[in-house]
Amino acid sequence: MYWEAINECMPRDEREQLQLERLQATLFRVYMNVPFYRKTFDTLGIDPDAFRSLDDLRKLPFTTKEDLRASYPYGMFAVPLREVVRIQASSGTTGAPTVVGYTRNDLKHWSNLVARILTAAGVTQNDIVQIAFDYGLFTGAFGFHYGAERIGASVIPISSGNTRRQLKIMQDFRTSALLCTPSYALALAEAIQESGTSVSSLSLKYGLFGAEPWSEAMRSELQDKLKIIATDNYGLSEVMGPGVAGECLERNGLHINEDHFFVEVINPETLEPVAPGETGELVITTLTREAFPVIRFRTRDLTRLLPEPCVCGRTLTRMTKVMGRTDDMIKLRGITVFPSQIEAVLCATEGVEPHFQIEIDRKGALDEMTLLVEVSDSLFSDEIKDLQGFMDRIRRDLESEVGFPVEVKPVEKKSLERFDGKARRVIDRRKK
Ligand code: DLL
Repeated sequence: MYWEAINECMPRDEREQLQLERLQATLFRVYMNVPFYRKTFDTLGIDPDAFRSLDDLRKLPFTTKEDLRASYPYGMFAVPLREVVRIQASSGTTGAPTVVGYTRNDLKHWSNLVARILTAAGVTQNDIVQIAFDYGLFTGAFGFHYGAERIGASVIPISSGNTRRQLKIMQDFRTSALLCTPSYALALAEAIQESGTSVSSLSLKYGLFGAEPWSEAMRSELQDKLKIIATDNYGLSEVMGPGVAGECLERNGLHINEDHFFVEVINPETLEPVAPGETGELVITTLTREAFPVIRFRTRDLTRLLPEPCVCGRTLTRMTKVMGRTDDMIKLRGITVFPSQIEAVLCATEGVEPHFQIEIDRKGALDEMTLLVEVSDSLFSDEIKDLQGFMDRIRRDLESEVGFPVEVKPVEKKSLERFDGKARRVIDRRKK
C-alpha cells in the first residue's frame, strides 16, 4: 500500500528532473534570504541561477552542525518569523541546540511524508497508534502525531515515560502500533513480561522505532518479544524530523523521500563522494523546506545506499540502517566500534538481556573497555563457576566481534538505567 503512489513510484529520471527544479528554487531562496549562504555563494563567486544539473551541487561547501549553532537561534531561517508557525529544536547534548522553524507548507509536507512512512510500515486508518516519543521540542512525537492523524489513525499522544501507564493504556485502548525509540520498546517489553501480561492478550501489530541506532538482532528480539512487525525510521531535526526515510514491510533498507531530500554519501575523511553502494557519511540537501532549508548538511550518520529496486514497487532509493554517528564511534586501540555491535552480540546470547553499559578507561598507555551487562537472577544465584563460564563465552564472542579483549562484568537485573528516549550507553573516561 502506498500513500502517494505517484511520488513514491515515480520513474527515477522524472524524479531527478523534479529534484533539479526544486534544488534550483531552494538555492535561489537561500541566496536571497540567508546571509550565511549568500556569503558562501559570493565568496566562491557562484551564481545561484547557474545550477544546471544535480552534480553542480558539489561546487558548494558542506553545512555543518557548527554552522547551524553559530546562527542560534534564528540566523538560518529563510522566511520572516511571522511566516513560521512551529518551532522545534534538536536535543543539543553538546553545545547550543539547533532551532528549527516550519512554515504552514513545511508542516503540510512533514505530515504527508510521515504519512508515507507510516503507510509503508503497514499502519492504516484502522490502527490505534500509541506515540511514546517525547512530546516537546524533540521532533519525534509531533512529527509522527500529525502524520498519523493525516492517515486517519487514532492517535494516543501519551509521550514517553511512565511505563506502567503506557502498559495500561496499551491494554485498555487496544493499541495496535507502538512508536518509540528501540531502547524504550525494550524497556516496555521487559515491563510487560514482569507484569505477567501475556503479549498475545494485547492488540499490538506494528512497532515503528527510530531516533537512535539499533541492530538487526535487536529487531528480532523486539519482534519476538512484542509479537510485532518492527520497522526502522530515520530522520533528524536539522532536516525536518522523522519522515526523512523509513522502511517498508520488506524491512530491507529505509526508503528515502528523495523528492524532498537530495542525498549524497561522502567519505568523512576526504569529503569526496564514496563509490556507489559504499559506506560513508550521509549528506542531505532539503528540496522543499521553506523556513529552514539546509544545503549539503553533514549528518555524521554512517550508512550506504542500496540502488537496486525494492520489490515493494517504490522507486525511492533505500539506505541501510544507520550503524551510528561518526561522533559516537568508539575508537579504541586503533579499532572502531559502535555500541550497536555490542548490542547485537548480547541479543544473540541466551541468558542476558541487551541492557548494557560501556565504560572506557585509560590504564597506563592502554585503553580498556569494560562492559557491564545484566544477567538473569538464576545465573547470579547459580554456582559461581557457571557464571564465570558464561561470562567467558560472552567475552569470546565480543572479542571476535570487535577485535580486542573486553572486560565483562555481570551486574544484577534492573541495576542499569532504562531509557525512555535515546539510550546513553557509553561512559568514556579518557577525555577528562
Ligand atoms: O531523532 C528524529 C526522529 C525521531 C527520527 C523519531 C526517527 C524517529 P534528532 O533528535 O535531531 O532527530 O536526532 C537525529 O538521531 O542524526 C541520527 O544520528 C539519529 N537517528 C535518528 N533516527 C535513527 C535511526 C530525531 N533510525 C539523529 N537509526 C540522527 C539510527 C538514528 N540513528
